[in-house]
Amino acid sequence: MTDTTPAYTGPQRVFSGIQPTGSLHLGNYLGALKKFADLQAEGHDCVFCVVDLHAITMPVERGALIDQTRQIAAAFMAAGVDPAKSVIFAQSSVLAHVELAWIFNCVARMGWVERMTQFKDKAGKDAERASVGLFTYPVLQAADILAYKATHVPVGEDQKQHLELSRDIAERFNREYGVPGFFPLPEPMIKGPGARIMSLKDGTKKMSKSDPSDLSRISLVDDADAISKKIRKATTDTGVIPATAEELKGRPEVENLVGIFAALSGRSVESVLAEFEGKGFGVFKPALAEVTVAHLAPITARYRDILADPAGIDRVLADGAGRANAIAAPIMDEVRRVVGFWRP
Ligand code: AQP
Repeated sequence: MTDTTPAYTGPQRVFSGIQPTGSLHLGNYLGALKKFADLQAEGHDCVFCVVDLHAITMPVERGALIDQTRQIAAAFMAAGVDPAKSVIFAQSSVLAHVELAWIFNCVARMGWVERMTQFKDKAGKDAERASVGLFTYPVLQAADILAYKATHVPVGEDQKQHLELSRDIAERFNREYGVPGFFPLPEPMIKGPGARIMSLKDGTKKMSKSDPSDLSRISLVDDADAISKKIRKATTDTGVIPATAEELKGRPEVENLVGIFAALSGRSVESVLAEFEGKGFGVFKPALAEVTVAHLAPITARYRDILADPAGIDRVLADGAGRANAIAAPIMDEVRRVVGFWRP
């Protein structure tokens, strides 16, 4: 059946967020940060958020949040996000997120949220002891996006299911409250190299901040020696680099390393394979280390410089909070009217 519901016709806006939960890695960079900078360079209206409300869904070391929030804001800027062009702010400084999340908690259905695989992964076997916040995390994520009526959301592949839930919530809100086209159905921007960077130790697991093995990830603060060592120690097999992408199937670790090479050098997987076809990892790994260090070194240097000025980061976050509030406030006024709350 053709959907005849009027579509959202408002302005286009990009929104994404990163949790302040530990040092960022190459997966966060290629899956998110690099895309943020690219979208800003293409001239999009961008809002980038340090999602500290999401961070407290899991235990956080007491007193650590402020510095970790500054670190993520610094990483946005080091990766090329310019606070004069894009909004950079901390989620907890804009109350619209929690207010809209509550309204969306009443729009989303239990069955929808119960299907989310990230909750199952993060809660582990003892789901009864997980926080309620961890369970409703994807509902807050929908509120993050829709408080700004964002139309496009650059994220890694792991967030695909949450983005689908955001679309379901927007669609149901528009329908239940009789306001077709009120919220956009946000489009995930997942495609492209780097959407799913895997652990250097196990090609079937995503590279993750919370992996206990530091050798599993390249951190954005790793120096050239650490990067080379981690790539040298990355798990591979006894084969050589194949000629075609098809032959990478079933070799997840090799596919991952070739994908990282392609993403960082701005080349296609096919062109990387053509260069290294038939070569062993004794040749490929040093070349990958060189490409990785060359790409990350200027970002790491900028990151350290920005972190050395916490007051400067605080100014960016304060300015961003004001600009984010200015976008969200009129949208929330409309939401309150649509829901039918008493208003002065
Ligand atoms: N391995 C990855 N490959 C591509 N993109 C990735 N992202 C995360 N891991 C990869 C993307 O990075 C953005 C920020 O993620 P986040 O910090 O908000 O949450 P996360 O996805 O939970 O990140 P981690 O590193 O996996 O943290 P832990 O270990 O705490 O769960 C998102 O756009 C995500 O898609």
